[in-house]
Parts: sequence; C-alpha cells; structure tokens
Amino acid sequence: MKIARIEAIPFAIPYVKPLKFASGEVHAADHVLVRVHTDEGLTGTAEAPPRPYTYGETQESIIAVIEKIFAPQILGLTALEREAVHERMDRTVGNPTAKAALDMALWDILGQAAGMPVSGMLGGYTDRMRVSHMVGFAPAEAMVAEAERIRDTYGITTFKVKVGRRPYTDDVAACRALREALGAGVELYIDGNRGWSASESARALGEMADLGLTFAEELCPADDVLARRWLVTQSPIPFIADESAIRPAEVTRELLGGSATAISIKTARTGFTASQRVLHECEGLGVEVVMGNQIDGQIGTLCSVTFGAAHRSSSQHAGELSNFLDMTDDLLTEPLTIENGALRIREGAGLGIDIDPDKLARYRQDH
Ligand code: MUC
Ligand code: MG
Repeated sequence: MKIARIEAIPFAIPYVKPLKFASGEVHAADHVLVRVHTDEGLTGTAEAPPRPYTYGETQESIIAVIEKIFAPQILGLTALEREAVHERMDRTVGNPTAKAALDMALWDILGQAAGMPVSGMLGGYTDRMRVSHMVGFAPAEAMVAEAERIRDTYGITTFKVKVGRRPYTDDVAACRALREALGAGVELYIDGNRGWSASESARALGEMADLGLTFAEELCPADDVLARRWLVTQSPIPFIADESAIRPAEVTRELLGGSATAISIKTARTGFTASQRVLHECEGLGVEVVMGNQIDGQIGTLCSVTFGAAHRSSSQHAGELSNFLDMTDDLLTEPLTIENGALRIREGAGLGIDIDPDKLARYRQDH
C-alpha cells in the first residue's frame, strides 16, 4: 500500500449562477482533482477547492505545493502511516485544502484495501444527513425564489442565508422576507463571512430577534478580538466560528477566548483526520458543530457527508451539502442526488468516488 504516485489535476466547471457572499464570489468550480496511486494499483481520490479569500490558496498554489513539496515528502509511505504523512506535510504551514485532499484520498485507499466504506471506518453512525442549502447574495425576492425552488424540488427545509452586506439592513430585510415566505417550519441561520462590524452585527441580531434564527456564523472578524468577544457574549444564539477556527488549536483559541460558541467543520480543509480531532475536541467541551460547505463539488460533498454521517454529533444538524446544485456538471459517473431533503453516503468500499473519464477529459485544464 505504498504511495507510488500523486496527481493534482486542475479542472473548471462553470456555475449556473455565481454564488456571492461577503468575502468573495464563485463563478466556476476551478478545483484540483487529487489522486493518490499505490504500488498495488489502488487509487484514492478527493478534490481541493481553492479559496484565496479564505485560505490564500489558488489552483496553481495547490498543484505546486502537492507536486513540489508534499509528493516528494510522502512518496514511499503507506496509507496506514497517516500520522507520519501529516507530520511531514505540517512542516509547511497553511495549504489546508491541499493537505485535506491528500488525507481523504489516503482514507479512500484504506477503505478500498479493507473492502469497507470509509463512513463505517470513521464511525458508522448513520447512512444520510439532512441537507442545509446556502443562499447567496441577491435581491430579497430572488433569495426567496431560490429557497422556495430548493425546498419544492429537493425537500430541503434548512437554509443558511449569506449576510454581511452594507447596509446591513438589506440582509435583515432578506432574512425577514425568507421567514415570511417559508414559514415557521423552516430552519434559518446566517453567515456573515466577516462582512459586518461587531456593532452592526449586534444591531442586526436585535432587529432579527423575532425571526427564530438558529445560528450566527462569522458575522464580524475574529481579529477584532475584543469587539467579537463583546458580540458573542450577548448573542442570543450559538455563534459559529468557520474561517477563524480551522485547525484544532484555533478552535481552542476561539472557544476559550469567548469568540465562538459553536464550530463549523469542513472536510475540504481538515480532511477526515483533523476533522475528527476538531469534532472530538468539540464533543469534549460540549460545543455544537455544523458540517460546513467549502463550496464543494460532488466529490467534496461526498467527503463531507461521509464524515458528517459517520458521527452522532456531526449529524445532529443539517449539513451544508447542496452547493454542487449550482454547477452545470460534475465529474462523478453516478451523480449525487438529494431526496426528501437528505443526502446518503455511498455504501461501497472506500469513498465510492468513481470519476467519469469523458467528463474529466472535458473539464481538465492541463491538456
Ligand atoms: C461559508 O460557510 O463561509 C464561503 C467562503 C468560504 O470559505 O466558505 C464559503 C461558505
Ligand atoms: Mg461560513
């Protein structure tokens, strides 16, 4: 099971419509397909999404760090030596999605070698997750129309609403319009991607107090340390740290510093190995987690649901597993389907990622 070869393949698939949020916007899934090949002929697969506005990574930097730094460090190790793989990769700081994709590809190899599904190897709690859909910036009527279409088509009844625009009153009006149109039975929470100040956030939360929001995520920057703590202390709902708490140590810092009271776990940035560390840390501290979305394609989404469904605490809340619906196409031979508001894991060995060679040939950018 020695790691014999690693591929980092750039591909780009257009979106039907761009996803816009306070820290950036996405028009195409310009991701990197990561394939780890063993000397025995197994191939582990995952994808790395470049999010320069969140982690500083680009498609080019992901490929470069994998080909020039990580591959030479880990070729020859086996998929059973993940701790050594991470020790070597962590000599390079940052680059979370490149490291995460390699980690998940190794788990895929382990599952295939053992003839077992990765979800079972991680914990095997359940076979599906309820899905939460992320609604990006648009005029309020368009956000309502999107949420209604997603609810009516896929049975999804949980929505994460992007906020953080200026003036903040546009976002408050959009949330109010969503609540009025969707009714009390739908779950709504908000994510500001650091777009508001702490005082704007406090005012907005006050104005939305009657909307029954369940979480508030990264409304203002965690780097505004005292202002953020002031905000979180008075927040009437759990305050999720997403981009401010990626690594386990950052999770500790934000939680103990009073800058967050819940955590978003994204396998796109912490893979399975470090995501388990974050999850267990949150369980030990009694902190709720939500499975977040790195604006993943179907490969990344399958990784998220595999992890989220594997554990009791990561499957309690709906997982953000539907952004691939905005893509015009994807790479999987058998596309993911959301039915009755839920997404199922794949039952076969490994992660169950089977890449359609024709689609890869069409969308890869290195040929
Ligand atoms: C999210 O939860 O913030 C947007 C930026 C990013 O890093 O992730 C997405 C979704
Ligand atoms: Mg977020």
